[in-house]
Amino acid sequence: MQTMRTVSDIPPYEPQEVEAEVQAYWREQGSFRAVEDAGREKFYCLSMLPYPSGHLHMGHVRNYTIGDTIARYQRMRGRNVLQPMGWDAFGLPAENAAIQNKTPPARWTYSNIDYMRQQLQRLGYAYDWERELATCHPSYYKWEQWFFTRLFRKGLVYKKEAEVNWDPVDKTVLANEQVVDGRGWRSGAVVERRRIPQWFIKITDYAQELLDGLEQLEGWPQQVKTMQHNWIGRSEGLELDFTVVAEDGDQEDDSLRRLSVYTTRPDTLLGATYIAVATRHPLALKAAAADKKLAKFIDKQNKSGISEANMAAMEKEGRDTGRRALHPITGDELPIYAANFVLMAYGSGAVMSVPAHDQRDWEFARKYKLPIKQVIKPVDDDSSCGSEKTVCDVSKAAFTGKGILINSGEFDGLDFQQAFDAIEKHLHKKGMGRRKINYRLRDWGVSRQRYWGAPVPIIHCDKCGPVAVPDEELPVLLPEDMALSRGGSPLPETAAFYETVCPQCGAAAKRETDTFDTFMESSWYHARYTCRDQDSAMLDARAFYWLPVDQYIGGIEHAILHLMYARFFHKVMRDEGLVQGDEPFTRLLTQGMVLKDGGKMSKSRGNTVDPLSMIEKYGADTVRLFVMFAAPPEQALDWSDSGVEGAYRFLKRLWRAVLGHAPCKAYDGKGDPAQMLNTAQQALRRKTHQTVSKVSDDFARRQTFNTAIAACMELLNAVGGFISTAADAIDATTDSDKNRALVQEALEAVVLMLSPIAPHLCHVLWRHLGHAGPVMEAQWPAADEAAMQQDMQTVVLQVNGKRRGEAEVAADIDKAALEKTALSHEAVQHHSQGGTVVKVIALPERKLVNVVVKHDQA
Ligand code: ANZ
Ligand code: ZN
Repeated sequence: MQTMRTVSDIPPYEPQEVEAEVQAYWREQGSFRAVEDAGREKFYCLSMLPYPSGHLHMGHVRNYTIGDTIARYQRMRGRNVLQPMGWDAFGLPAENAAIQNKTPPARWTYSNIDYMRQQLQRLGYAYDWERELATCHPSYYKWEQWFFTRLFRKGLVYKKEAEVNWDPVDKTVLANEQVVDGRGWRSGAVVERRRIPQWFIKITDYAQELLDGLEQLEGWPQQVKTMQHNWIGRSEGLELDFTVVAEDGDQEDDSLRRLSVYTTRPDTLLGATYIAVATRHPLALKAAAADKKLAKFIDKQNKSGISEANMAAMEKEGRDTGRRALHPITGDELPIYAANFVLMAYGSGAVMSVPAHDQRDWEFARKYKLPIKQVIKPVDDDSSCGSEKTVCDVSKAAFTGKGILINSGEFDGLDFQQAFDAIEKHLHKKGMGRRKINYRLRDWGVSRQRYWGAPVPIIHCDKCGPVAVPDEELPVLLPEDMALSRGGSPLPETAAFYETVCPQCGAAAKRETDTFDTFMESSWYHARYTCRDQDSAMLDARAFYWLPVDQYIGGIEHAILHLMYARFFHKVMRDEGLVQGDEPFTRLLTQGMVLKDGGKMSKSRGNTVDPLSMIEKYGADTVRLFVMFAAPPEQALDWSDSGVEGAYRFLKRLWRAVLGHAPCKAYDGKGDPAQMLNTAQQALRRKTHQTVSKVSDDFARRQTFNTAIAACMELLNAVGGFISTAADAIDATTDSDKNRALVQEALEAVVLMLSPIAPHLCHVLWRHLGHAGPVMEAQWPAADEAAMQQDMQTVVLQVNGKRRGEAEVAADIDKAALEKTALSHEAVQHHSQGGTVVKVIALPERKLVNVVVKHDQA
């Protein structure tokens, strides 16, 4: 038999050489090209596409290594795998860079793409580069524009006024990121809120479906589903009407006489003591026309750029409008306040305020000395109500729980649901109340007053109104050779762009100069990858084969908007017959952050680690192994230089172990029943197959690649142990061939299972192990159940020397485990009751345990 190689014969591990050679092989073979094949089960593995900022950061490396690992694993499971990559290439940074460097955004973007592509390729990701796409390319956004015109014709698109940040010095609209502490990023001027007409897509038409669909998504993290659920924010309530008291000489139309409020707590109706309307509510605006002080207050509120998110924290303020409304049941007159906490865009922009049972209303009532009337008491404890218990002392705080109605006349004694129904019925008869479902979700504002985006394909004609650009005139090309100087878009000043004729009547008309929100592009790129060379349609039948994405991987920061918009787009594309199925992403993995010294890695903190310098030092495989080993994918990963060193050392060890092994055919147990193996051989084989079983589960179900790697490391240790203890046997006894075959089997398993993570190294090692085909084409190993079986033995359990039972344990059980087995055994516990265990004598070799128990003198 061929002897083992001595260490000095083994060439050193040179990752740069190995990786260059293997990548050349993949390139020449076209190894990652995905071809549709109806006869094979497909697997579409997708990582969120990067913004081409110009440099790859560790967050990218982590994200893409997770994706690549899964893609390569699925390929070894026999799936026809598609793994594409592209660029989310429109957006603000290109505009900022353009101003700074005086290069057009297009040039800056495309050169960044070239540079980042090289970086990704250096990491050895198994992407089908033939499907690469850049969302800023006309061949991509043409179809987005085309699709938008479909939605426009379907009535899913509309224009309405919405607020923007206006820089009064630069005279331009600013993106939220360009507003720093309320001032324009370049001019330093205080930013104003302005209302301008903008395009919206009716995502709210799909609110219920987007909510219901979450239930299908078993492969999504619960956390993400919860966030989407809350974002959609479905609530069931009543819309009920108050009548506004007419003023002398008031000749207004009926629509202003009826004031509708939306409430989810109609049971508290009798506790309403005032009404609050949004500062943009028609009633507030009308009252302000005759009240200078009120007008001033309203104007100030409407100009301040408070976002909805900040509203909760902000100081609640309001002013009496002077108008009064009649309570629909009691007929009492309630004051109407204009208040800054009421959102115009939610419900009906007006609230019935119940200070006794809503904390916000309570605080407001306190501030403005409005009455607080309790109408609900807790269900469980009658006596607590109104007495010492603060929970229901509404002079101290609102009681917001549901309970039993009091002080509510004919409705007294009802519980929440009974009151809801009774009050609904009562008001319904009078035509003053109706059930209503509301969603927090708003329609999607897709207009941006930016330059570097896909032009909104609409033409404004004085006669015909907004008209969709006809198909044959698409794409509406964004002029690419524009120099930018100010913060804003040059398109509204570029006559060559906006001057056009109306497609309907031929009159002179003006092109829309807004561009799309970049979330538009990222909402459907997953579908376009399936057929990105298709130039006569948005999508073709290849989309039916590849979609849905089987595994999507990306950052948790996209849990709400991107994933919501992509799900919405998928449903709309489905309704247009472009894709099948209701959901775009079957399984979702949200990767955790990459930290350094416990803090987020970021340029501003100056604690970034450059992936490229790490690759130059250790090779891509080490970097890949480290990011997969340092933490489970969903958790934060703390960068550690010693961790990278450790990963490098392990790969060197693996290299030496495999190159030091003389390859042969792997042991497969065929024609050699397990009984023929000695204990050490059985133990190694058991370890191999237990590892295969564990790692397979870690890869497929748990997606905990860190524990998978740890298990492979252990197996490699076991191989080392086996070789050193059985070294004599390998060379000298008749068992040597078998030993070598067992080592081969174990090493093959390690190389196969690590190949998705460290693909270059494993490619070379697999070849050394004697295989002609590349490791990425090899099959994922299967665990042999029989080999995993432990040899069992029966041990006798004694208490104070008396036989009390027996137990089945592993043949190679150690003392500690045997002690534990004995102490947890029912019979032993029974017979030691009332006493104290003073000693356990475990004798595995004699198949015996004796538990010594001292009984107290009774
Ligand atoms: C009376 C009431 C009494 C309310 C009570 C709550 C508790 P969700 O569940 O989010 O739909 N509301 C309605 N329209 C509003 C608007 N435009 N701006 C701010 N608040 C508004 O919340 C519905 C509740 O939010 C409604 O129920 C209303 O206050 C308030 F003890 O009405 B409630
Ligand atoms: Zn026209």
